[in-house]
Amino acid sequence: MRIGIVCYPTIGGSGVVATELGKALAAKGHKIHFITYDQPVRLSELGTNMFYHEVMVSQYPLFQYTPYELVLTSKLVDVVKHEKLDLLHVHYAIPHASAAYMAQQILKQQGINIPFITTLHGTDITLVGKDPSFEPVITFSINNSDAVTAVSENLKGDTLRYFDVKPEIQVIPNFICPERHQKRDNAQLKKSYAPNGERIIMHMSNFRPVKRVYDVVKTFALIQEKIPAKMIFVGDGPDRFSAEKVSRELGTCKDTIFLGKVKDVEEVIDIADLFILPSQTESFGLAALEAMISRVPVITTNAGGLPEVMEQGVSGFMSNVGDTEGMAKNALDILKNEESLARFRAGAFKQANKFDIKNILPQYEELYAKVLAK
Ligand code: GMT
Repeated sequence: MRIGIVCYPTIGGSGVVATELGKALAAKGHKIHFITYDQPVRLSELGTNMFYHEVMVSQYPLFQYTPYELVLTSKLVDVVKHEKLDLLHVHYAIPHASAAYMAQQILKQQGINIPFITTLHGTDITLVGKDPSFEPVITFSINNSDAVTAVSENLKGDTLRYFDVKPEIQVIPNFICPERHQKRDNAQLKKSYAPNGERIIMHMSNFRPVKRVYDVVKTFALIQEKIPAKMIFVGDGPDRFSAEKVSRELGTCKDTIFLGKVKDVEEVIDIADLFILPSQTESFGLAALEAMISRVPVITTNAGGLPEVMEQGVSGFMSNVGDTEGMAKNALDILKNEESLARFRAGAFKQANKFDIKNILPQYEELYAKVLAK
């Protein structure tokens, strides 16, 4: 098949999922055309069957807001026509689904039929999408997609709750590529952050309010009252500055490292002994899964789709949103001795393997075939 993939090229989970999906499809012989405003972070080299088309948005003094969606639409029309694509798969509804719909209509007038599949990822539904200023367009473009998928049952439920959606939503969970997370010798790196054998706690996110990074800082402070530990933050975003401020106020800053954005997370994640993701909501929580496949147990909230990814008491623990005392207690339970940590490491790894791409890829391929056969 010749497939066009549209996604955000940034470090976020939806871009990672779209890019790894495209790479896996290309390895199976499909021709994959990535259509994005920048080269996706996980697409460092273009291998066989993979092509990249940049959506180049030029500035013009008249535009206060550059019309990215229109440029994307025109690019989709061009790529579908000249690369003879069979279908488009757009990740994150805003504005990718409406751009795909418009491209489809333009191409229809030229006698070209191009179906498009929309994959819903999270805040395109739960935060941004349900905002009244987007809602009619989102509802329309979901309803006019040739197929719709969601990354968890929870996100499917939210979509049906917030939008008047007609087509069936198929749940195809996110996945990991285990070979990217092979065990490596990171002893030196670990020692550089924890020279006296302290436990390493890690959090990784885009530091948006939904991630509740203050809860990470508070939980770490409670953990550190009981055991020697270091805190590593990976990523960057609006709440980083105030997270730094709170950790200074709580006196934990001397044991806290803010690494900033890291492109290949698997290179650092396995130095952690514990991963914390205390989000307000999380449609899936790909970061938790990436920790688990690296044999790192996870402390999360029980919000959104996290219970579909975690196994309580096995891959780690889930607590109510904001329950930092409960999170710290659970963290200490995991970290209390080597035997307990080893058990949770094994449990996390086993649970993560359920989301091996080899189990998920066929679901997308079947869906593509179904849409093309319509
Ligand atoms: O919605 C976001 O915050 C960004 C988005 C992304 O592009 O990474 O994250 C969402 O999609 C991921 C991939 O499907 C999920 O793993 C995240 O849980 C989801 N984020 C939220 O629901 C907050």
